Amino acid sequence: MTEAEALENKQQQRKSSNGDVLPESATEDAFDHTYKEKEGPKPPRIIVWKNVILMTLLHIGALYGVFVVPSASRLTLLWSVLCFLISALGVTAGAHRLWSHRSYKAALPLRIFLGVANSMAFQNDIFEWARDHRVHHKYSETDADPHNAVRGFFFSHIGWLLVRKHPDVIEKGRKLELTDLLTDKVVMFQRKYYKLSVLVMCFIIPTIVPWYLWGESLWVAYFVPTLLRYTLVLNATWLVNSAAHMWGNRPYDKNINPRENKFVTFSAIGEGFHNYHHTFPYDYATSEFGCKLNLTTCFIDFMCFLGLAKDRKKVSRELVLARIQRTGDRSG
Ligand code: ST9
Ligand code: ZN
Ligand code: ZN
Repeated sequence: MTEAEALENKQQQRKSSNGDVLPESATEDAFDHTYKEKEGPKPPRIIVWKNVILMTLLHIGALYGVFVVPSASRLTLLWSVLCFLISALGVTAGAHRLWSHRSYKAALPLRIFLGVANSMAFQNDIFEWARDHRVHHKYSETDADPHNAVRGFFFSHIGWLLVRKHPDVIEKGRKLELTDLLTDKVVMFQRKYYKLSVLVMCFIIPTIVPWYLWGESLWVAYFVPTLLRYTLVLNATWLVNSAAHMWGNRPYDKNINPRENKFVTFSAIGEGFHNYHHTFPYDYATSEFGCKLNLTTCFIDFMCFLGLAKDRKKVSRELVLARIQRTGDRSG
C-alpha cells in the first residue's frame, strides 16, 4: 500500500456515521502500514515456566470442573452462567469496546461496574489489556503484535502468555498515546488494587456466594463457577485472537487475516465479527448488524437507554458498502 492510500484509508476510518471526522485518538488503533519487521534472525523464544505450570494446573482444574457439573445445584449452574456473563462483559463492553477503542462513553457508575466485572475476568488489568490490544490492531500479524496469528494457532491462542514478548511489542507499545487510560480514575484504581480485586472478584465471590446463600459445597463452588467459568471466559476470548484470525470469510477487507467467525461470535458474546472489527475498530457494535448475535451491543444499547452510556460510534451504511466494494471478498 502506498503512503497516499494509507492516508486515504486513515481518513476513511476517521469518518463517523454522521460524516464527522473523529479525533485522532479514535484512530490510534488503526493499522500502521509503514511498520516493517526487522530483518535477520528472530529473537529466541524464552519460555516463562511459571505461567506454563499455572495455566496447565488451571486447565486441569477446569477439566475436573466439567465432571463436577452434574453434582452442582441448578442455582449454582445459573450462578456460573451469571459469572460468565459478568466477566465477559467486563472484557467486551469494558476493556475492549470502551477502554481500548473508546467506541462509546460511559458514566462513572457503569465504568465502576465494568472495572469490577473486568477483575472477575482476570485477564491482566484494564490498562495492560487495552495497551496490548491497541498494539494488536496497529501492528496486526507482525512481530509487534502481542499475539501475532502468523505464528500459528497455539501461539495466538495461549502461547503468547507463556513466553516473553517480542521486543517490538514493547517498543511500539511504549510509543502509543495512552493518556486517556492514564487519566481514567477507574482504570488507574483497578490497576493499583489489581491483585486484591482479582482475588475477591474472580475467586472468592464466585465460590462463597453459592456456599453461603444456598448451601452449595465449597468444592463444587470452587470448581464450577470459579475455575471452569474462568477458564471458559479465557478460552472464548483467546478464540478471537486465534480462530477468528484464521477461519471465516472476509466480506469487508480480503487483504487482512481477521475473519467473520460465527462460533467465536457466539462464545465471545458478539466479538467474532473480526473482519469487520479490524476494518472499523471504532464501531461500538464491532459488527455491521447492531444487536444481531451480539449480546455486548445489546448491553451497551440498554446502558444508553438507562442514561449510563452515550455517544456510540457507528459506521454509516454508505461507508460500509463503499468498503465492501473496494476491498471486500465478494466471492461468496
Ligand atoms: C489474558 C489476556 O488472557 C487476554 C487478552 C486477549 C485479547 C483479546 C482481544 C480480542 C478482541 C476482544 C474480544 C473479547 C472477547 C471476550 C469474550 C468473553 C467471553 N506496550 O508483560 P511483561 C512493558 S491474561 C508497552 O512482563 P514479558 C511492561 O510495562 C491471563 N510496554 O513482558 C514492562 O515494563 P516495565 C492472565 C509493554 O517479560 C515490560 O514491558 N495472565 C507492553 O515479555 C515487561 O512486561 C497471564 O496468564 C506493551 N504492549 O512477559 C500472563 N507489554 O518493566 C500475564 C509489556 O517498565 N503476563 N510492556 O514495568 C505475563 O506473565 C507476561 O506479560 C508475559 C510476557 C510472560 C506474557
Ligand atoms: Zn484481532
Ligand atoms: Zn479491538
